[in-house]
Amino acid sequence: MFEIAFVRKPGKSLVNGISESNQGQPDYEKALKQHEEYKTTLRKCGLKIIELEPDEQFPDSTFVEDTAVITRDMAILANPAPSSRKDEVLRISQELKKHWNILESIKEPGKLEGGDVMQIDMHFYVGISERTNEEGARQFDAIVRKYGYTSSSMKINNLLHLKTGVNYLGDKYLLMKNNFLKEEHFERFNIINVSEKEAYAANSLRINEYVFVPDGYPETKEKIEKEGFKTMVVNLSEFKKLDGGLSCLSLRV
Ligand code: CIR
Repeated sequence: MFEIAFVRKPGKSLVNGISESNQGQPDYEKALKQHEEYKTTLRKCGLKIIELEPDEQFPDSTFVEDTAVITRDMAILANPAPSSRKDEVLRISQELKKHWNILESIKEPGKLEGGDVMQIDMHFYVGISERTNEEGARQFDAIVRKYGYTSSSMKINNLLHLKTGVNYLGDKYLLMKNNFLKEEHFERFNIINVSEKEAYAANSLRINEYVFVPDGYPETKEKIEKEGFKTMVVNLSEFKKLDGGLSCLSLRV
């Protein structure tokens, strides 16, 4: 069960965030409303929200997921690849320090972003992407093993992060963009396929009793419900313009 979500309110500089998707700049006021809705939905699932102040210096800092990996046993500070995001980690560490006695960290030349890390029980899958390198994955593995976890890594292509294309819904179900990764990585799971036209919805998020699904992806929502999950819809159109999805707006524990 998740109990706490760390989020960071978007600053006005959000409109200058990194984007590869060519969908135009986000509307700041609309993004604020959507962020409110996101928090309300988390609260409905019983989570306490710890909200950090907007950080204008870092346009992408609302995507807190990329700055750390947290579990009850440990907090690992990430090392994002883009120079404009690197120091977001210092800011999040100030908050995480209040909750964890020891903060582990990924160090140069290792790179790792939380969006590339998918936890399934005591195992982490790590995507080697444009944001996370082999050295980052190696350091991550050494850290998690100290706490009784394991990890394995896999190369990903054509998507920003591992979790842009695949997410664990719990109960042995994975939601995965069609043809994203070879199923042999995930033989023991039931795979719910997300069609190319609904690819953004592969970043749906299981929170306690519900699966959060982004608004506007009815086919994926229906497939998830057909397997017996209850869903809640969240509109994230403004964050999508910056390649951000449901998982990246929070760190959950
Ligand atoms: C970036 O390119 O870093 C941000 N504009 C979006 C980050 C999305 N993060 C995530 O999916 N975990």
